Amino acid sequence: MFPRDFAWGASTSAYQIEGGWQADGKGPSIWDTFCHEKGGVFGNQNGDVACNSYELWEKDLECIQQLGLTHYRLSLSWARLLPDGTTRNVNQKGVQYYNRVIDDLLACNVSPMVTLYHFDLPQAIQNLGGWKSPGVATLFDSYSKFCFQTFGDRVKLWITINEPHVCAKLGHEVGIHAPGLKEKGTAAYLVGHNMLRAHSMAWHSYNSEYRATQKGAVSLALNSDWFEPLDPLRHEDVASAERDLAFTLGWFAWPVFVTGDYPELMRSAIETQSKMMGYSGNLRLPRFSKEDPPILGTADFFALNHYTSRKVKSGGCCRQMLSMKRDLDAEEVLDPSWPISGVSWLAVVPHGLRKLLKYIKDVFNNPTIYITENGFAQVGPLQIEDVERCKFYRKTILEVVKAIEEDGVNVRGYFAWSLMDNFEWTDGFSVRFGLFHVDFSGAELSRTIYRSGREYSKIISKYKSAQSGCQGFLEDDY
Ligand code: PNW
Repeated sequence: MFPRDFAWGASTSAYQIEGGWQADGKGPSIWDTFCHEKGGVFGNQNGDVACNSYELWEKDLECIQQLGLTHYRLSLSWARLLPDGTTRNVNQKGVQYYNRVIDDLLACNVSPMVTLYHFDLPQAIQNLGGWKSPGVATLFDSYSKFCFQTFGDRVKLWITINEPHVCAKLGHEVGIHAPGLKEKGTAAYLVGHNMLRAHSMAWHSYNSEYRATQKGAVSLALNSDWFEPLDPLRHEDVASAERDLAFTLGWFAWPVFVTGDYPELMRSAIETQSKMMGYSGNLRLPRFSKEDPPILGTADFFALNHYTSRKVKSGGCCRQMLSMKRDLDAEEVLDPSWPISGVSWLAVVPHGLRKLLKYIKDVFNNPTIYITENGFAQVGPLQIEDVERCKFYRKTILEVVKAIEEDGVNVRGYFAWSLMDNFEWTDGFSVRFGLFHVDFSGAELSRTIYRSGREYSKIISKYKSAQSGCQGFLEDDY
């Protein structure tokens, strides 16, 4: 059974839905730049208009109400609030927009969960070196304080940074996300480090200046697949799967939840490769400085974004000089029995989520967990009757029930990705994650509920009536 006050949500992010990229004084972000420099995104698409939530917020609110969500996770566009990234210039129109969104949600009895940073750094800060530059942490801290000050009377659930792993790796190592850097084996570790420093400074600011009056909770959203050894009897495969978990989830969770430092497994793997390659530059994986506020304990809950699973075997490394792939020295493969959703990376493995939740309970000191993203993609011809996605949600939510009931994991909320179809980064609009379809070919950008949206709302309403004592929950369905 789900605990009382379980959060039933859906998530979105600013760049993926808002549009209005230049509206009312918004400054450009690195995703504006990345998309406008042609070549990086499917069909040269961009988020200039996207779902136009900047103008069509009321339509989104209708969708939220139709689903019966108790929570809605959105992100703020830093460059909409602070066009040059600093608190020297505040864009009041941006403040008004988010005030309205937050007030409308509360008026409808929906709690906002607000992400401060979801991939869209102000271009002005990128011009100063972006996440590679240590000074970004202080700028992020000022931006965070501005947001706590402005919205924290009403927002009680905060995520500082969404998926530092994806920002670091796809943005600075692989180069398929903004800012498109391909500085293999070095930049991603530095970026991850500055993201952790930024997160920690913001958490400490909240803790010392806002917590007593605002009484909210702050964390960062970490993405991880579930990794397990291809052959559980092969020592090398077992070690490779452990390394993969350390390089993905451990990279950020170990410092915040366990030791205040990176996993030893990760540090030693990187140092071994540095030696083998004769690398004589700086320490690639930085050390936490005593001058920064401590990183350990800077999360009030565990926010998990989870989509899929991988089997892992040893080796598979490239000839490249330095790279994260070489440091990791593990090869990820798909189990042929796992169905693939619309995108090639998303194998459907509902039980992987249960295993990952148990792993988080055991390794990261039994935290309160919010699943802040989980979802299923559709590509190709539009299917409003998306039966496969319905099955995905039902099976996955059942695994969450098992994690709670049988494994004693403290899961406090589940957020589907996404409320509606939106700009799916490198894949543009070709990949649809929504519970609502958005017609991007029509000027009205009309929203239509998918069958999976109806399914999800049914699950939520059953939960609500079970809470009020009317009937059992889920038994008849599962
Ligand atoms: C997450 N990958 O990002 C993000 O938080 C969302 O903005 C995004 O829309 C969602 O997952 C679905 O992709 C990811 O390439 C982006 O493996 C890329 C990957 C994974 C997650």
